[in-house]
Amino acid sequence: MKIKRFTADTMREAIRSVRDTWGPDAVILSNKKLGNGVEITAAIDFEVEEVEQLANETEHAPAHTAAQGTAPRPEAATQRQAATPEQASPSLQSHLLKARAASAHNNSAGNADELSDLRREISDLRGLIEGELTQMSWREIGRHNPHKAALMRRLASLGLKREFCTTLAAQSAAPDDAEAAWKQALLDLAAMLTESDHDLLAHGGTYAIIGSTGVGKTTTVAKLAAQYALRHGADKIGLITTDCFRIGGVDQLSTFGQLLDIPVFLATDRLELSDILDQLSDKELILIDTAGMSQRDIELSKQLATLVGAGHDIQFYLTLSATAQQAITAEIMSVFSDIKLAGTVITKVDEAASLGGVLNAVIKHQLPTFFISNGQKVPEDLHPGSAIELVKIARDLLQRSSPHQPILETESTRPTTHSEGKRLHG
Ligand SMILES: Nc1nc2c(ncn2[C@@H]2O[C@H](COP(=O)(O)OP(=O)(O)OP(=O)(O)O)[C@@H](O)[C@H]2O)c(=O)[nH]1
Ligand SMILES: [Mg+2]
Repeated sequence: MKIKRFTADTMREAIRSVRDTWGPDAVILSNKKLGNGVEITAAIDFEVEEVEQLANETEHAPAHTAAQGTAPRPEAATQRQAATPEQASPSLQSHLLKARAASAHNNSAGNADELSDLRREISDLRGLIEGELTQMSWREIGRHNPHKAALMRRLASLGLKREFCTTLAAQSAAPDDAEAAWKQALLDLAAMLTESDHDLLAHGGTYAIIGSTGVGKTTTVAKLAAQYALRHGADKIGLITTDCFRIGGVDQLSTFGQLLDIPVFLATDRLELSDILDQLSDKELILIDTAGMSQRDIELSKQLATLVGAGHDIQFYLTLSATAQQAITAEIMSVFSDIKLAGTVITKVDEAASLGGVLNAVIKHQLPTFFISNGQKVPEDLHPGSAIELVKIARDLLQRSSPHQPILETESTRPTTHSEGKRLHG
């Protein structure tokens, strides 16, 4: 084992000097403050037992470093990015030495395990700290402005992300009138949602309905086809499925196609899709149903590439289930973010406890919601989506889960959700 003393003006410089001389494998055995700087003793080429022994000595030695004034120098606080474990207290330092010694014992597989444990712990700690900070800042707002804090809590109970609650509460002109503030915040929330006046059911077009497994893509395609057929005739519609990955994937859409008297085509690759789209060029509305696969599935990207590369003007509607957990919805959004999405279809609002996850996603990605599905029935359980409808449903779900919350009865027509029947309009 080689041992050497390094002196420098600051701890940071001393550590850098050790690193420059011996590289990252060196360990620091002790440090002390000198009159005009610091001295650290470092070792390299050590045997594990030697370091363990030195670590024990460091741990049990009288606190000479403290007596010699190892209180952190002011620059240590301002150089946090350069701070290293070696700058820790002597006893912590000895633990670190032991940890290093122990880690030298382990093989690489063990190191990988430790690393992943460490990552998990760091991520847990980060969550804990973020949670604490959130609580602290909310408490702070509560102390200074209890009305605003109450509004933020109410908005948060919609499942909205904190940053959106903060923005909405900050916009509130009269937070001390709770009901007026709540009503205004809901209107402001609706204004945060992106809208589009594009009407598939009026104008047709070519649409791929994409989304993760079981969210209601095929059912949405069937509902859209049936509603369009009722308005314009079934002969104006073509249906395509790219779902060749699953047994029964084609059958499900074919059954709807037969019932509606609409031809259904299977496209297994980009060229086939392009050919079928050419064949269907006389149709007003072409709906492409896609395979249900986990958002983590590699096949998904291949399938999406097929659709994107087909050379036709295809609009992508991302189907999001309102029942999915927030984190899953966020993951789905990031997986599908490579595709230029026209908007979303939100399904299963009849089974959802809150719209928070989908609201956060569509606000963040500025996507309009073209349709809202609130049941399994074809075609009636699909309704045009709008910002105000989404907010009304979110509010109603909150009302249902917290009946003590006062209801706003200001709109001329109250929206309905599952508990009150299926119609969202009329
Ligand atoms: N409650 C409720 N069920 C729905 C809704 N939309 C679809 N479903 C049901 O959800 C289930 C899955 O629907 P599908 O249309 O097959 O979903 P998918 O996304 O095509 O599924 P995969 O192709 O397997 O990925 C079916 O039982 C549908 O009836 C809805 O809005 N509410
Ligand atoms: Mg399907």
